[in-house]
Amino acid sequence: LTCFFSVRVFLALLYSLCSFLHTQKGHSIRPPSSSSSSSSSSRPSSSSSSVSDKKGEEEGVEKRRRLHRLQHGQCSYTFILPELDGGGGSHGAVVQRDSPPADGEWSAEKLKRLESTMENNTLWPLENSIQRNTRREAAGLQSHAVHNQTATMLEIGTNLLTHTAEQTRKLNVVEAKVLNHTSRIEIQLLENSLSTNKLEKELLLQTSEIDRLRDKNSVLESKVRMLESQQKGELEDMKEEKNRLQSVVSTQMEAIESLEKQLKVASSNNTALQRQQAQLLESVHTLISMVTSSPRWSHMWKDCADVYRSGYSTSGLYHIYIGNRTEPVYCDMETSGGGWTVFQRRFNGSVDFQRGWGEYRTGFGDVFGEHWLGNEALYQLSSQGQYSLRVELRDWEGNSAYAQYDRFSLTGERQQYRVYLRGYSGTAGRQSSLNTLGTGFSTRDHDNDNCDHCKCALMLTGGWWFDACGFSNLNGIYYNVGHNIRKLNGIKWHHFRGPSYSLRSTMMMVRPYDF
Ligand SMILES: *[C@@H]1O[C@H](CO)[C@@H](O)[C@H](O)[C@H]1NC(C)=O
Ligand SMILES: *[C@@H]1O[C@H](CO)[C@@H](O)[C@H](O)[C@H]1NC(C)=O
Ligand SMILES: *[C@@H]1O[C@H](CO)[C@@H](O)[C@H](O)[C@H]1NC(C)=O
Ligand SMILES: *[C@@H]1O[C@H](CO)[C@@H](O)[C@H](O)[C@H]1NC(C)=O
Ligand SMILES: *[C@@H]1O[C@H](CO)[C@@H](O)[C@H](O)[C@H]1NC(C)=O
Ligand SMILES: *[C@@H]1O[C@H](CO)[C@@H](O)[C@H](O)[C@H]1NC(C)=O
Ligand SMILES: [Ca+2]
Repeated sequence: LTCFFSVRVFLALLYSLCSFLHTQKGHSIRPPSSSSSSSSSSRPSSSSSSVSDKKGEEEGVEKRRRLHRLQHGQCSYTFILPELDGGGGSHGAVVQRDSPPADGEWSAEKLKRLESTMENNTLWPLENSIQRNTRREAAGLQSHAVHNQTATMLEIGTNLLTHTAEQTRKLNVVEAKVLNHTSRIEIQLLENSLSTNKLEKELLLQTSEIDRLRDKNSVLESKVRMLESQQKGELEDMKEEKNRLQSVVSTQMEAIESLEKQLKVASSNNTALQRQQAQLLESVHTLISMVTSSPRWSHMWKDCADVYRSGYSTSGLYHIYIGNRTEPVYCDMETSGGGWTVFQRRFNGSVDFQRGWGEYRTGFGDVFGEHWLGNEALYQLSSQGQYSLRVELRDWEGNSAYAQYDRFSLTGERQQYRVYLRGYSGTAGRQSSLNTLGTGFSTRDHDNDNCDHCKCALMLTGGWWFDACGFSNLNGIYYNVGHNIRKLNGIKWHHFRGPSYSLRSTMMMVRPYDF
């Protein structure tokens, strides 16, 4: 559009110029060919500075046409100027000349239209003024003035062209800027709406999240309230429990205090009791001293005969001195005048008599019940003087018998507690069932019997003065009634109830010969 506009303006200008020149016959604006390429500076009348390039080309000598090329920005214009020689002096001739048929680029129609338009819009006033001037000064004007006018007109046209083009360009730039701005604003708007949408979505999400959290919070709050109430209840329970415990503690403290009081009273009573005890002890001591001062209360009883002589005529437990120590013994104060020191007793089988040498030496059993006093004690007792031995027997049929030896003596352990007897008498057989000639004492672990090839203590059980193996063993196995017949290892006294009868009770005791 710009180019077209410029062309129109130029065409109008050129037309007026040509017509003017035509009227001024004889004046030629044809410059020499040598200066045509650079004539802009040397000829100020022909063009202004804005017409940068102006080329004149002579295609032939006959035609003498001139080509003018203008460069303006993107647009370049080429004008072909006709030769000035063939001169018709009318306006129509100018029109014909300006649209040469040789130039094929422009159709005749278009050219005509353009020409008429130019004539109406632009050229006529211009041409009129030019003609008027020309006519007024035609006579006196020189070619110089013509050139001056032409240059001025060209300059004006070029200025106009430049201005218009500049305006158009500026408009375009502004339009592009506005468009760019608008699009940018639209893009920004889009972006803004997008981000707004995003924000809305996020807001919705956060709102839902907040709602969820609120729900949770309310649930938690209710839970906390529940727990609080529970804890309150527990706390109250615990407080009650604490109060109860405190009351219990206080009552217990009271009880302790009362107990302490009682204890004080009791201890005072205790001291009173201790005082009483001391008094009692004192009286006991005085009694003892009284006793010791009397010969009947001597502590140095050497046997039950001593005890009897001291005035005790009741059978029972007494302490006598055997060797250097006190020995509890059972004293028989009734049989045949009393004063008997018992060293063997059996009546119900409560004590086991199947024992070894050591136990027969030191003794075993209960002095009040069945027992064996001990070979050592018997030896020491009987060594104090001359002693008699009495053996009391009782069978399961209620019969009693006894065997008595006037003389009884026992050797020490080195001689195996050998027994020597003399002066037998009694109801348990016409002759003694116990060997009198000094038989050693035998237990299952000490074979001192007179059987060369046997151990009588093993066969007949217990510990005894076995011969080979002899007619008696009062330390055999205790058989209860119904089982006491045909027992070789029972409690045997051959000359009383035979070789295989186990007796019900036995008692062996010694007493001084001269009692
Ligand atoms: C040119 O102007 C004349 C009168 O001044 C008019 O009659 C004619 O139609 C116009 N031509 C154009 C193309 O406007
Ligand atoms: C051209 O014309 C102007 C007035 O229109 C005048 O001032 C100027 O001096 C002229 N130039 C020459 C070279 O004659
Ligand atoms: C808008 O102008 C800027 C510079 O101002 C340019 O970088 C951008 O490419 C232009 N955008 C359009 C669509 O013309
Ligand atoms: C303490 O002794 C007194 C008399 O001495 C008696 O009356 C009181 O009951 C006794 N108390 C106790 C706790 O035994
Ligand atoms: C009793 O003791 C005396 C001295 O204390 C001593 O010489 C004597 O051998 C002892 N007798 C017995 C049987 O132990
Ligand atoms: C045997 O007699 C003693 C003393 O009397 C008694 O303690 C014990 O219980 C009696 N044992 C039997 C089995 O009867
Ligand atoms: Ca033997």
